[in-house]
Amino acid sequence: VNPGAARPTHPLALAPVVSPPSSVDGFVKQFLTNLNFDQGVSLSESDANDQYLALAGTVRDYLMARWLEDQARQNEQQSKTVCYLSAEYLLGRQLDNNLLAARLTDIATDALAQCGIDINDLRELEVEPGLGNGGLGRLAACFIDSLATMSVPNIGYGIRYEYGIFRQTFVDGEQVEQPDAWLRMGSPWDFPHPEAAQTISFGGRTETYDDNGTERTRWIPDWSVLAVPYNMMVPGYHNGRVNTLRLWRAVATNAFDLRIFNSGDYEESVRAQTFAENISKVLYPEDSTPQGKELRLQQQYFFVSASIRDFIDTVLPADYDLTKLPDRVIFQLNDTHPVIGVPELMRVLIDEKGMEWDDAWAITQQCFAYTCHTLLPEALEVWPVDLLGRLLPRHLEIIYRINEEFLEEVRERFGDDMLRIRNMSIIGEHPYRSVRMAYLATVAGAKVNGVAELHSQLLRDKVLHDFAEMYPDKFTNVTNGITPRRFIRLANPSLAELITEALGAGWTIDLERLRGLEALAEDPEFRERFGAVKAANKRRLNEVLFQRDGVHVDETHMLDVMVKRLHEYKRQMLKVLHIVTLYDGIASGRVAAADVTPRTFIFGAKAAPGYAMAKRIIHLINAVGSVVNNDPRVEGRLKVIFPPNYNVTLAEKVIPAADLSEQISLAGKEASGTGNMKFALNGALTIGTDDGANVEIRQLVGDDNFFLFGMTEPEVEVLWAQGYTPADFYQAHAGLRGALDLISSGAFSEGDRSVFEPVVSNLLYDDRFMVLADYASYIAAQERVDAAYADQDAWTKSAILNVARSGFFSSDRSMRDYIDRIWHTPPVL
Ligand code: CBF
Repeated sequence: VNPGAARPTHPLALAPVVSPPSSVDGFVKQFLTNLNFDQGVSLSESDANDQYLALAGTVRDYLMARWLEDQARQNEQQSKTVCYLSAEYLLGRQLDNNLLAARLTDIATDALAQCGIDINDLRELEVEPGLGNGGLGRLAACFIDSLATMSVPNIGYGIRYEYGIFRQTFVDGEQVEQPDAWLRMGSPWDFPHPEAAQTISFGGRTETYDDNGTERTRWIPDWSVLAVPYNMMVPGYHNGRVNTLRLWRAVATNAFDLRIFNSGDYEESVRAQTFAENISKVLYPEDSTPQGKELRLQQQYFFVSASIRDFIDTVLPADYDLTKLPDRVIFQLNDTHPVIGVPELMRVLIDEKGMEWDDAWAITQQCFAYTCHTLLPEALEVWPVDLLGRLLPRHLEIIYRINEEFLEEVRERFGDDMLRIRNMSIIGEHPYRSVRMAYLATVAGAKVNGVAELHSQLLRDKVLHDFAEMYPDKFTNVTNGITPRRFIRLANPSLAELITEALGAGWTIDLERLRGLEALAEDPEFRERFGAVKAANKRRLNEVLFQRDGVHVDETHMLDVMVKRLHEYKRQMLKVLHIVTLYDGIASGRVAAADVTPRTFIFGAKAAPGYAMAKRIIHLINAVGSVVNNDPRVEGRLKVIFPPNYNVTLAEKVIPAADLSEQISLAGKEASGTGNMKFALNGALTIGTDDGANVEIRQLVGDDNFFLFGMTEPEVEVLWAQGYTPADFYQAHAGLRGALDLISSGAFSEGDRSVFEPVVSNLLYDDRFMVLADYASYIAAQERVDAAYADQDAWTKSAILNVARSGFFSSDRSMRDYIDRIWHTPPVL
């Protein structure tokens, strides 16, 4: 608002934003208007991309009034807002989600048909924004969907990477990464706001100065970039609410140096611009090991600083009393990536707003909460103090003081126990002096949570044990969840229809109502219909994969699916050993192909580009696939499919078709998993270890409807402590020997024994994730799977019970738990 401007008098200027009429005619009119005036083409001249962009614009137009109203209402009511700080949002396609939320799917379909356009053709044009690596980023997307659906004020803050997660291709079976130019054809879902840019500074030094008799510190940075916000709508499901996802893009403060440009050195003239814009150029392709790279730290500070200052300077009223900040905001730290926000808020409150240290610290401790998403020690981020001090000198000073005061508290509580003090210090000394970001988050956060019961318990008992002893009330659990809108309603419309027929509407926002299906598991007619849905989903997957990759899925096969990031702890290798064991049985003549349950194994997995072992495993999976799929002795009863570039869009087709869900990580390594929940809710049975949220899935669906195998976490600990020797397991199991020897023999590498030698040696002589120790138990569980699958009717009954009993895993429930245990943010109605 321009305070000096005259007040508007025109009636249209006084009216609130008006939504286009919710009718086919209204939609057609708005669509054609957008096509003409935004895309600058007539219908007859337009191509499919013009039409897609105009369609997206039309959906946006319908949501706009609610979006603006919600922002105004939240400001008026001075409501407390959840600011979700996340370096990743793995959103998936937006069009269908937004059509569904706004109840526009049928209207839009008819409207486009009346313009001679098949909406399905436009759906396929949307490039999903892959602004995340895997579970953590997808979880953030589920959470913001649930918060909007529950009318809870929320701003999701993150980075608008120009290139998201790489596009995976296979060349001779090996992963080759391509840049993901997701913005190339336009980005109709976000709104840039250059006028709301924040200046983000780096480097330089600090100095003290006299402020009317008080000694204060200021930071004199030596370079800065602009953070430009891009706002996206996050519509709630059928409730007319629209929250905001605000992603920051880095832009140079000076586009280029005209003086240097005029001198003819064009490259040099744009150097500063390239440097600045690199900050939001690309998503780091890592999700469970840190890349100790300066750019990554720049990214983290960039988005967190912009977000905190955006909230304080533009969301809060100008005269807001910052001592009351905790009444208005909770900054939820999605893992350690945004933890640099802690010293940043301290710096803003002290250096910029003139607060005293103790007051600022009391406020900061109420404004942050921390979610840990890992158990792997190497995934707990640390930053070398040299780097942090060079990039953010004032923040390092603040961290040192936080640590000093914290260690003083430790001393007061536990005495001069040097070992404890060293273990708990936010500053680590080995192998180099570094800031332990998880410890900083734990000390600063009002609450610390793990993401599944077992994970939270292991955080308390092991990873953050000393902290849990010191602050027992800080620690809590919130088991992850997934949004039923995207992962049932959109991904599995036939199942959704069947459920609505059986239970009535309303289950999509009250997923515990799926319990009502339990009784129907006994009804043969319902089982038949449920089975027909699964079969149809397999046919749909066959069409998608044939079109995408030229491969066929046989709907008579059991679909045995393992889709997730490629990491050794997730143990894709165990799955490979199972396949090779089955193949070895047939190829050696010990087992008749006709006696093998026909199975199609589907893999989907990206490996971090620098993770050599993960990439070798991908190569091996493809190599095994090409031998098994082409060996006539197999008689087509085993088939391995590995579509490249697994992403949310493909997940939505694969998961509903699956019979068997592979959740086979080593116990004590997977924090939660969320794929496991998506499969159970779509009627796949799980074969899994007692790890992450598998534990809760098994407890809920019942032992009879879950194939448990493998060591428990305490058993893993005992075996490890005894001195684990994988070769002993190799010696002890003929099947395992056969499988490993077959890989070593070059059977999957055209006789070249060297190709997969590192994979086999790694298992035989190291095997950090105890694949060989769990092999026998896994194979036995797979035999139980075969036996169970032979009785299709009983299998379908189990599948129905999986759906019926998994309502707990809705992300709406996760949000309720966060609200009750951590945030205390009521809905704004
Ligand atoms: O909590 C969400 C997911 O986060 C991860 O993907 C992660 O990046 N740390 C974990 O590996 C998953 O277990 C977890 O479900």
